[in-house]
Amino acid sequence: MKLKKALLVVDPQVDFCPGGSLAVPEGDRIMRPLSRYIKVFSKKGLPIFVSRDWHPKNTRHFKKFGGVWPVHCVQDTKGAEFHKDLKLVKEVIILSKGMDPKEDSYSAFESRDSNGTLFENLLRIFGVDEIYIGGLATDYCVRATAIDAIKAGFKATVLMDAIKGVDLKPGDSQTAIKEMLGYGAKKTTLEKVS
Ligand code: VGL
Ligand code: ZN
Repeated sequence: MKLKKALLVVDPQVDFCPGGSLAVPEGDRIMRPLSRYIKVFSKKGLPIFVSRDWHPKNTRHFKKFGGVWPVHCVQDTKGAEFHKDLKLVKEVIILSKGMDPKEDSYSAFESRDSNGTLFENLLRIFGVDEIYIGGLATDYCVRATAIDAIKAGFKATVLMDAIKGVDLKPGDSQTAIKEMLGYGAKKTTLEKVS
């Protein structure tokens, strides 16, 4: 069987964009390029996954229960919705993560589709060998996902024009990019894929 590429858009959610409770600077600015990647993959008939941070109200992930983050992306709230500038297509597979109140679950490899199937199993079912990864945030979920992808034996390509980071410490995103490349991830931009 010929193996193929898949697109993964990581956590393009209201709370991670300006105005949201865990706003990534300029997070909203990548919704347009992400939408274009979605169109390109859709035209090629390749699988498209969109993950969402999908927390319960009470989770150790949040500062008030011992974690580091303000309350964000609580299930079924406005902040957990996908940003309005992201243009989804009907075949998109939505993945949810962060439901376990004891886990941070930054990586999309901890996410499941609506049937409860793990992302990695979906990739194997679709015959995917290379994942194109963009979204939010560079220094958390994008980083963790790209590294887990490589550890699980997939090729990972980072969408350099469609990622933004939190940068709790200045430079965190740059460090994350170096780490992903160090693991063997590749970089790409829109003009190279369309
Ligand atoms: C994320 C911080 C907390 C992310 C999720 O999606 O990168 N970052 N929860
Ligand atoms: Zn979170």
